[in-house]
Amino acid sequence: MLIKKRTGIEIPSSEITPKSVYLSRRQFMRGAALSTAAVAAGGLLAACGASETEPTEAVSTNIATGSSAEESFIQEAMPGPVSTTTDELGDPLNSFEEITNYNNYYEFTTDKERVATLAKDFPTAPWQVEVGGLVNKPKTFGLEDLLAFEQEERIYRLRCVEAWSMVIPWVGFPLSKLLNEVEPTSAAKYVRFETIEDRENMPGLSRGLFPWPYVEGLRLDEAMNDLAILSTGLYGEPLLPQSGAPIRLVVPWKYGFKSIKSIVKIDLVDTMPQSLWMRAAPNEYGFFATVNPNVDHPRWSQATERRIGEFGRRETLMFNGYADQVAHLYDDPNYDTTQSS
Ligand SMILES: Nc1nc2c(c(=O)[nH]1)N[C@H]1C(S)=C(S)[C@@H](COP(=O)(O)O)O[C@H]1N2
Ligand SMILES: [Mo]
Repeated sequence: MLIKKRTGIEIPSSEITPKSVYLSRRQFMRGAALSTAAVAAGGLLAACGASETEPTEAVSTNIATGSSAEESFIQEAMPGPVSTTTDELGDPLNSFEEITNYNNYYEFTTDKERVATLAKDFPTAPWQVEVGGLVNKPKTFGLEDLLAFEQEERIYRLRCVEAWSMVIPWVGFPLSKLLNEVEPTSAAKYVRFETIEDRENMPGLSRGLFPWPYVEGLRLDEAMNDLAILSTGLYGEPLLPQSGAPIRLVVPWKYGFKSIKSIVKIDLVDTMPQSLWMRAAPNEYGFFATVNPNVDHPRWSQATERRIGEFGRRETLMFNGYADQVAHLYDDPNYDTTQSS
């Protein structure tokens, strides 16, 4: 059974920003920014590694139309239009157009502005997520099982290690709910996530630059924290392929690369998983990767960030502004802050 839920305060529908408005709100800002900004070309390990690029001119927005049975089924589970225009700090939401046309998804390309186009026809249904390892009740979840978890709106800042950020109104459900259903055993200490490796439909895989599949991990207590969600949508719409459809992780107090897309496998394990980024560049990308303005990436400062759609830079917040909810997870003296980058 699908339950619609809107977290936070209900506001009159007259005050809800129509999609046409939030799609265009920042258009003039972007136009102005582009006239002065040089578009830098990134290097090989760029996305989580090199110079920043500026967002490009608006690419045509690609909103799912919900024509097939599967699409309308997903649509049905969505909690509806966003309930607010800012996050809890008063920062405005990024537009749907910004969020879905500036993406890191290396399985398609390292060019953020081409992911949307290359991922357009990526097949996201049918889909299964196999959950196993150190659990009492291993289970393979179909999309309908995942959508049966109560879908909530969660407005989070997303901070990429490349020092750009966005505010995104996700739709999803706490990862803890899925984990509780499979019952981790007392031996389980970490959660390991794996992205689909679809050679036919992901052109970036054949370029062989990385040790695919994309793998990420969390310590079990991090995974059980209420902020960690599995996302199925954004702006009240089902996720588009470039955002990690049909299901991706979102851990807002960590650098964006931890928020793994298009998940097909989740395993409870007893040793720290080696992520794709740890294997590709161990000196640059640690396991914990908590947002920390005081720990610089080896090649650039993390003290400030560029909010997509804004001029100038913002101060980066400790734990991306979520210290009250997550700082206690890192009191353990074994937590190695040098792994924060
Ligand atoms: N499978 C997979 N997941 C991924 C990535 C990727 O290349 N492949 N990129 C990561 C990085 S570096 C970031 S910043 C975020 C970007 O999410 P977004 O494109 O939805 O903003 O996705 C993360 N998840
Ligand atoms: Mo990133």
